[in-house]
Amino acid sequence: MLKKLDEIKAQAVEELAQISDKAELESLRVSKLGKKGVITSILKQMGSLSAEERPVVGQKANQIRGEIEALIKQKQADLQQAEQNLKLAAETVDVTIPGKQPEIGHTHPLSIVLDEVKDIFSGMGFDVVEGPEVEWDYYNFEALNIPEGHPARDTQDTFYITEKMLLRTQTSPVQIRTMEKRNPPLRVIAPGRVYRSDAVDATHSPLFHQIEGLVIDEGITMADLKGTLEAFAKRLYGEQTETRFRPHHFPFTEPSCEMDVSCFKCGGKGCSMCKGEGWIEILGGGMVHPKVLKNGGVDAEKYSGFAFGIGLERLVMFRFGIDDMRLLYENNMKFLEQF
Ligand code: 2NM
Repeated sequence: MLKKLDEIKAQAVEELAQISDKAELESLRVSKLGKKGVITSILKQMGSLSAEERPVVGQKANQIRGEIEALIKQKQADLQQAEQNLKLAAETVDVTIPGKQPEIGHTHPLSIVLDEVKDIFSGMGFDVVEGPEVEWDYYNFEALNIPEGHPARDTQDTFYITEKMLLRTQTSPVQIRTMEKRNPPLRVIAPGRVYRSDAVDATHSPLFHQIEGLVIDEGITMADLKGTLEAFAKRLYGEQTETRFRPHHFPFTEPSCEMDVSCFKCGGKGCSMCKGEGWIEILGGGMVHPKVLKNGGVDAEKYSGFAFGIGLERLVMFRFGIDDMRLLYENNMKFLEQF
């Protein structure tokens, strides 16, 4: 029996070495030390022993039980430690990993340049005014001295909604509305969307943007127009920029002109951007026609004014060297992320 007890211990040590979880350990404890376990069965057999053998075997059995108990306790602690280590490893935070960068939007190139233009004119005392995109024929054409039959009214260019209602083809109707509402002196710019029935290509779109300006006061002359627009060009494209005014014709201004700026890429020598000209046309303007002043309710005997219109897309394309207008509308991320 003493030998059997030693074997029980040896086997318990061997089995313990194989155990890797708490449930296995518990079933080992039951099989060794439980009521139906191997030690108990030895103790039950002690009745067959002599009076001298009994205390020796009893003592040995208690000793082995104690040893196995201690081994199980140790194993339990080891398993607990291993479990804790695994848990800690799984929860490890690497504080050196860079944080996730949230995607940040970019200002659209049209907005970048529009904001600059607004800032420049605000700095010269202009208010920014807005008006409806769905407009009456009267404000878009009639009041601007574009009578019926004028080529600008061609239904091929204008999106008519009804006979008398259309999508504005320019922002000048906002100027007429402003003249009706406010009394001179007046200094406003009217930026916004305008619509023309054009096919889409590298330089045309049925929706584009204009910024039109209007100044009305006593004694306003062409010199005010030139000074204001030259200052604008220099602020937008740099102090070295030169301007050139050429005669032109618009129905709503008399006299009328177009303004060119010296090419900001080649400085006037001639390059691909200015098509070898050295000059780039950026706006049209003129002295507001007396009929237009009258239509806006302004006393044309007392007041005079100048007005101008700028195409925002052109400005943006030259500013950033964009050769296809479609890029401004397609929301291509590879393009937009560059701004
Ligand atoms: C242009 C060119 C010339 C213009 C005229 C007016 C108004 F309403 F005051 F008469 N607003 N904008 C104007 C004049 C626009 O665009 C090329």
